Amino acid sequence: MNIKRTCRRQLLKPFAAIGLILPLLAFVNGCGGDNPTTAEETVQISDVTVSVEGDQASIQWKTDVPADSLVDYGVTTNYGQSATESALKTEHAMTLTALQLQTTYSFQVTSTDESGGEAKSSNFTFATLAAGEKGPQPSKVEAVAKDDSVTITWKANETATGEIEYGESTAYGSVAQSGKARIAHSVQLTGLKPETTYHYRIKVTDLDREVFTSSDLTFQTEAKEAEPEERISRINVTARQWEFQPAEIQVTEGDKVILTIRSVDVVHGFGLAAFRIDNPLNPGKEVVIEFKAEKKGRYPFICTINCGAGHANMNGTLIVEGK
Ligand SMILES: [Cu+2]
Repeated sequence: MNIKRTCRRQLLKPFAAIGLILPLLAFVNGCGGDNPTTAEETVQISDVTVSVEGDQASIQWKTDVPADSLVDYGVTTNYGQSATESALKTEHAMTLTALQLQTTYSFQVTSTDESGGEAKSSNFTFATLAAGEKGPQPSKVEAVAKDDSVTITWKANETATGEIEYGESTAYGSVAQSGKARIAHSVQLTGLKPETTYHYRIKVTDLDREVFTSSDLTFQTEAKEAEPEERISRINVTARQWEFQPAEIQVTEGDKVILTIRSVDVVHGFGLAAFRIDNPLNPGKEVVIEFKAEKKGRYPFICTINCGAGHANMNGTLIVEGK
């Protein structure tokens, strides 16, 4: 697989679900782990997972060709700490040790193959919890984002209600409920902006009203789907002494316009200056003219070949309407 291809944002690839393993005291979140962002194109990173326990985090990922292992991590996306292993492999596992408790870490994985081709993952986060912290802790937190929505799932370790606070910063600002008390939760957040990083945290309340609030987590929405295919407006026009029919041609901004023009009597010309079009119209012959209606407006067209007494009044208007 070619990395340049997978990085192209207009590719309508659904956000790849990232398997997140959280055996104990941890939250993990991935942002676009299947979208490496490197210029080289020989290595492909996939299936980035994290499991956190106490002050250690085990980070695993795969590469499509044997490559080395590097994890840059830290409490900000400037990272500052790293763990490396030079052995070339396709299944990578690195353990980060001596982490601070109750802290959110950011990390990125990098793999370089023997020819020097390098792939980097997106940024991911995970959080460690306080020592001995207990509560109805969610696990298996997964965020699967599209361009305007995300589905966040998690499991509570006991029957609990849940809510998600979310927003574009850690001030959150929006709340979504997961419904009645249960173990497996799934919440869909809609009306999101494309290509935007959102922050969220999960609040879980068990039947004893014990409340547990997760650390800040993030997800990133996908790029918006590509524009639909261009519309085509096909219009037949008749030229005769001394008119065009129709004299008003209506199309929509962005349309590809295909005019088929036929003169039914003498030689005329079809001139649409704004589009640099000027074609003679010989009697009985169809002339096909194609152009793109780039900009809305009213554009006059005229007969450009003297065809007799009424020639000067032989004209019309192309109306390009806004979308
Ligand atoms: Cu004319």
